Amino acid sequence: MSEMPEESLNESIDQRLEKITTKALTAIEQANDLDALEACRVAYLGSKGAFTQIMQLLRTVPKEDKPRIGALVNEQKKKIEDRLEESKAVLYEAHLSAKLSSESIDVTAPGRRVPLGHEHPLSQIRQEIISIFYSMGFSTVDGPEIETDYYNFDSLNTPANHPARDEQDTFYTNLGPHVLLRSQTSTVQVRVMEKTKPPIRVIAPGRVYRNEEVNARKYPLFHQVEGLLIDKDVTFGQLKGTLQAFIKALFKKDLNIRFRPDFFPFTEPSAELDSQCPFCQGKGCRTCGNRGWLELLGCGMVDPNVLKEAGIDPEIYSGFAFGMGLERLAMLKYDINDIRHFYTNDLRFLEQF
Ligand code: 2NL
Repeated sequence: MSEMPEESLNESIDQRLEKITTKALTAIEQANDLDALEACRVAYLGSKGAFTQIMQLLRTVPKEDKPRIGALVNEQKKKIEDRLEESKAVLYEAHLSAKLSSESIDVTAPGRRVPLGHEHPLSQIRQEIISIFYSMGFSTVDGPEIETDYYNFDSLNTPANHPARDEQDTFYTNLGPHVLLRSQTSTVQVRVMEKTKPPIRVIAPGRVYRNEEVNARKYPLFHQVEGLLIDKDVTFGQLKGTLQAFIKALFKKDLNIRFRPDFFPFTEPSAELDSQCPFCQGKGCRTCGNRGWLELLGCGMVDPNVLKEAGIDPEIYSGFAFGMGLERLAMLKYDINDIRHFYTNDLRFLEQF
């Protein structure tokens, strides 16, 4: 490097400072977004920036000139910093308004449709049945699915040699010789009878199990709603009236009903309830197989042996009971031709309800 007189070296630093400041201010003016502006800051004031490098020359300035040059450096640097600040405020404002307009919401646009889930058809019909009986004063009770043969059979007047108790029909467990999967929700009602003094008015919805080959009408698990009413002087006429009201509410039609004699170990007399087919008003159609009538449920007067076994005096109290399969009712009501549809969870099936 050639020797320069001190004056001219100082001149030169002054000039170079002025020049670099002018360049910096022009670059700041030309930066049209926040990124470009930041690039300017780094290019001039960053640790390796042009202005910073000039400041290094301060070391070579003679002592007596240092205050003046130092003040100049600070002044120029502040100029650049102030301009950066101003520009940043302006560009940030522009950035924000661009962002806001690109993200704006059209509050007049129609809403997007949210796909809604819905209840399984069995849950729907169960809830409907619970509501109908609730309106007639029945409360809903619940109990275990794993039961003993006492609650499932003995307490219900079903003796040890009864065919329903056979392993062919009932799922026994390896939890003990008397432990099984309940085949009816009467078990729950027996437990209610044991601990409640009549009057009793309950329904027991729930899952039940029977050891059966699967086909279009049979499945090893299904759902029942059973009902029980016990009071003084309960009659078969009251059973008829209650079920007539139930059928009318379920099908939302004033349908005729009829009772055919049947047999259950736990009721005497026992009957099967038919209703006039709600789809053809009894004229005959596909749903009722041209019979005009549908078999809907089983019922009867609670056998005195059942009352006695649960600790209720059959000389004072009498009662009626009924039981229905939800799959069967739902298949009739919604025209479903195969019970397996309830358990395969095919959305094409489920979305129809
Ligand atoms: C059917 C028939 C029925 C009952 C269930 C019952 C319960 C107690 C006492 C007496 Cl605690 N009876 N339940 C009575 C008659 C028929 O169910 O076909 N179910 C699917």
